[in-house]
Amino acid sequence: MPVARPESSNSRVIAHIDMDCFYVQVEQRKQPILRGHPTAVVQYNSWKGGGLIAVSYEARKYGVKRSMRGDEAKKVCPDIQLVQVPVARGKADLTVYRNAGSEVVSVLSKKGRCERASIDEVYLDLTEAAETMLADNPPERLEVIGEEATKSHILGLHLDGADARDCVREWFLKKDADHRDKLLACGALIVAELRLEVLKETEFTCSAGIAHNKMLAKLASGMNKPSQQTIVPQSSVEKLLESLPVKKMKQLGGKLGTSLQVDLGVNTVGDLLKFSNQKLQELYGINTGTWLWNIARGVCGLEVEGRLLPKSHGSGKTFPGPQALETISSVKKWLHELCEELSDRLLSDLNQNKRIARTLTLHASAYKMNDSESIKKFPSKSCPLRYGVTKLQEDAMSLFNAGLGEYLGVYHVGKHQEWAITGLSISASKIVVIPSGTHSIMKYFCNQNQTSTQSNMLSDACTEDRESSDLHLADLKIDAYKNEAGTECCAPILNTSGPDAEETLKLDDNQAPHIYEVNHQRAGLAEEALLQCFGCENDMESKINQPKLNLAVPNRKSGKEKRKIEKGSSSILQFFSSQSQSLSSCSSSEHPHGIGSTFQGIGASVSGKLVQENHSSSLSGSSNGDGGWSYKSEEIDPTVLNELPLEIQEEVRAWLHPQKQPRRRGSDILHYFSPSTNK
Ligand code: DCP
Repeated sequence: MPVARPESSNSRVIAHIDMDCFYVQVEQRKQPILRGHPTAVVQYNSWKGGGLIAVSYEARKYGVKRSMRGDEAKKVCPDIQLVQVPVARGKADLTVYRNAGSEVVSVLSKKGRCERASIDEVYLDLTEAAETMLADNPPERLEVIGEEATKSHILGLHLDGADARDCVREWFLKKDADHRDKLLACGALIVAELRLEVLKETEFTCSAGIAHNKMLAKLASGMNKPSQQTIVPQSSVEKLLESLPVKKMKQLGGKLGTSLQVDLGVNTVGDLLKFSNQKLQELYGINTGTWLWNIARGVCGLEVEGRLLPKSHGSGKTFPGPQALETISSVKKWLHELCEELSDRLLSDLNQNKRIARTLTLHASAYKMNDSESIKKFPSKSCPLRYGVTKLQEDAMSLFNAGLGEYLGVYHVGKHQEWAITGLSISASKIVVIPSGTHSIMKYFCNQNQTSTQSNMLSDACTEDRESSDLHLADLKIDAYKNEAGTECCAPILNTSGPDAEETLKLDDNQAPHIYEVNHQRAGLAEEALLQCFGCENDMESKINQPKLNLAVPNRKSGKEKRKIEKGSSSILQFFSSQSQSLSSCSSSEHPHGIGSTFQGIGASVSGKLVQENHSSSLSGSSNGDGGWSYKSEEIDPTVLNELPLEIQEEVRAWLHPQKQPRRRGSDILHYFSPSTNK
């Protein structure tokens, strides 16, 4: 969670680094012959030449834009080279871009706190480095200012007909400069060096903004591209915002910006100065109102988070036009593909970073046939995340069914040909580093399917364990299993009305061994390390292959039964699988008929509630208070949104940031928080 800093401490040095036409650069590095040529990267979809997702600066000169399709781009720029995004599992595979982004991050993170903000964007907090430079080796004492730094753009700097570089050099060397400007000058020198290093190490160019906060730095990084940097001295902020069209501010590009223009006559960010904080809060709610009041003054208290890894992982695909999915079986097939990809990434995160994800979310876009109400949004659904492709797919399918039930209304579920799916995506979020200390880890895994409130409590408990317990991995018996009988099971509830429901009940257990094997290999080091620590039960593998409805394992009695784990050839996936099953069995203790009985319910159950990501849930935090599972939109990495199919990105953004949607004037705060108004 980003921490807001008091306004008064705003003498920080923050840089925002943005790679230039990133996917194009990655492709050009693969095929150097493309360098210098008009080039664009197109989506995996051959319709009209595919949708453009990245356009080189050479192509932009011809008027080629990201919104175009390949055929259209060819018309305005016949020489353009169109490169298709790599494909895997019948959909775009962004691995190469993600890895390239990581290369850049590893160069940039050398100089200060670094936040990977998206696949190609990074924030750096260079305050300490700048202060050190100012104390030890201030720019005014430098004999030479590096060429890259002298190419900086400094907002508010008057050139008066003089050579721009001379003026910039003078600004860097100014002895009687404001202290904050001196800090920015140091920051800009550091960033210029870092950008050169990125170029040397990765062959990628990037642009940067250097300012006293994240908002201004981000604004500045896009002002002069490609391969340039822009500095925002505090003295230039008022003027900058005074003339900055609201729509240019990233968060104001949509409905909120339109409301400001239409409802309030606000055309530039500076125009917002006319409104009091109270008035803006009245109009747009507390958070958005305060945020607007602050941005009008160039204030942004968000800290740069020290985070080099993504906050979440996502996998999605669109099905435009005739490709729309119209049967449960086709949805199931595609969810399987998406789950395979997600599972691979989860395992590689586990392997490389020892991190696990706790929440699975499904987004979809759909329309109803012959129905004027078909613009109704397909609700996003979340549930606790279970590892393993089969389990991911089961849960994703359950989430889909729950969403579909809500989308259509329960009486329509299962009737064929009434709906079509045009986009599907799943994401894994609430990613945490596995707590060190076996006892904690075991507790963690065993409870990963609990509600968020419970998980949070457990995390706390884990921390306590780590600090207070001297349990060692090697001599561990899985005490934590004893907790299972007392825990709630959060298996998603399937909506089974209608003929298609049967299909969701047919489980892919036949595939389990194969999938398991593939993933077993991929689990790699982390798996081995954990295995060495834990071992696994020998009977786990056989359990994986059991049909789901026969999952029952002996009920464990709280506090009495300890299961010894023997070292062996089993993997952590088996362990996950086993514990998921255990959770299923634990659900049996709550539901007399075991997990099968949960299939009979429609909608949410007491124990495993599916909660729509609506405004009220984002306001209420990670738990909705009655044990349900909700979702914090700020925990979603923007990278994931960029990875979603273009057609549903905007829709998802609107779900994730509903507070940015304009509200009607005059409504009171109770009205604002009322769930009925937030649907
Ligand atoms: N991307 C995407 N779909 C989008 C937007 C972007 O797949 N709707 C991908 C391709 C881009 C990359 O993300 O190369 C980074 O997006 P940016 O918005 O930063 O744009 P570029 O880096 O391509 O260009 P610029 O130099 O303008 O930042």
